[in-house]
Amino acid sequence: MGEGRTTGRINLPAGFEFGTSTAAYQIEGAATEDGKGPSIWDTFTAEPGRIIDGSSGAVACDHYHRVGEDVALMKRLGADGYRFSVSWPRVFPTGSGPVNPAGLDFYDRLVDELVANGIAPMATLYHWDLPQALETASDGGAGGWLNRETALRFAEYAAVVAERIGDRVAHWVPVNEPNVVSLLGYAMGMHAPGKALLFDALPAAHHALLGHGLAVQALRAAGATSIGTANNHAPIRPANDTDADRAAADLFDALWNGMFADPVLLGRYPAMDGSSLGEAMPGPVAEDLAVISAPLDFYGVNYYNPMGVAAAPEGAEVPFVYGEVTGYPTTDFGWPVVPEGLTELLLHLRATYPGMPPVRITESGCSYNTGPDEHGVVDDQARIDYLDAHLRAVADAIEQGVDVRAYYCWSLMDNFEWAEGYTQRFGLVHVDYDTLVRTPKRSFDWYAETIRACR
Ligand code: GCO
Repeated sequence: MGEGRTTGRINLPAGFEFGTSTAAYQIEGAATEDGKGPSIWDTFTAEPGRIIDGSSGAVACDHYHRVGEDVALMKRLGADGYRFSVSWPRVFPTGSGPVNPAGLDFYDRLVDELVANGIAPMATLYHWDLPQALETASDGGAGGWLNRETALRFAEYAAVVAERIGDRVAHWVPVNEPNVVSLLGYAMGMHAPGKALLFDALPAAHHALLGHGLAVQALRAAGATSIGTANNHAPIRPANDTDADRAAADLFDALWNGMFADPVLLGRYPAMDGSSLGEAMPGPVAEDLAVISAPLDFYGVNYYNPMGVAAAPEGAEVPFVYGEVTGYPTTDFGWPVVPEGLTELLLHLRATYPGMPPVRITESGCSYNTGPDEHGVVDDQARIDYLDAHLRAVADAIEQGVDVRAYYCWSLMDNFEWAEGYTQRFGLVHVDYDTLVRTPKRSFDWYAETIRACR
């Protein structure tokens, strides 16, 4: 970390915003209720072996039936904002066609509750729960984000949601982490829809980016004035100081970071192996890039930790092997705790994209599985230390000239952690999955106090 302080008041500017983040499939439950259609995660979690504990988001935190209770927790936190996601298959059960009124009604009630409690809604339109009907292409061809039509359906969905709740939504994020959507969902088979197409998955990246751009157009048409991203970025480091590992790290950096930041912020794809990645994308790429690079009001960054990359053995299907950097303390998830990596990332983004709009940290957090002790207290000091260090890393970046406006902690509450099911707890609030009882952790009280102290 820079020369910033490691104790005492965290030196964040007046007006800096604090929030928390969640996602529909991870907290709502009610997976088949009130007309909601199946998503690719409902399908994926039903496939044996896909989820480490065999669980799903069928019930999750049952947020669908507990909005009042959960917004009251945000109010008690003193949070400025709350980032949630809208479940596309709750609004359009088959991805397009007839709207499900009960689905829109739910988000109408949610934003009303947030506004009534002085909490600014940040709505993510896509946090991975694609309507299953769009994944299963009607013509038997490529479905989901491999199919350009999905981007068009996404823009139509964006327009309908904006019309209903746009008057109360403060900030919009069209697509959460298009790199994870395309690379983990279509290239490596680790996330829904579970395809392992390797470089044949690149069209999914392009169409997710096109969906972002078309949704920005739809949101602007509906009067939106604060639209951004939630891009998962990580400093990429060669595992060893060798030419081969440095080349592998550069390639992975282009795929993980540049392929999703450059089109949005520069209107072009990064180079890879001496030519533009755009040449690997389905056309019309130039026209699409003009849509994808529509001006934004903030650049949302999801940060967890730097990644280490090594060259793959000769003949491997993919020329790199990636993993977490080593030599640092780790969370219960095994992710390294590297707060200075967040300062490094923010400085790198500003240097690489001089015209970048203000930054919002749309996700930052950690998994520690501490549960209630005999007194019912969840003493998660490790999460307090993590959040303290990462907020100071943001303060360091701001002191060095990066315009960062907000920090949204992932997550408000423990929730369904994708392929890890319920084995990883990221929440400021502990959730007992048997009783669904919420217990604010010590980190919740610390975050509330920090928010007050920084006002
Ligand atoms: C992500 C997703 C979240 C995760 C969180 C912890 O960044 O992967 O946006 O849904 O749950 O980041 O992995």
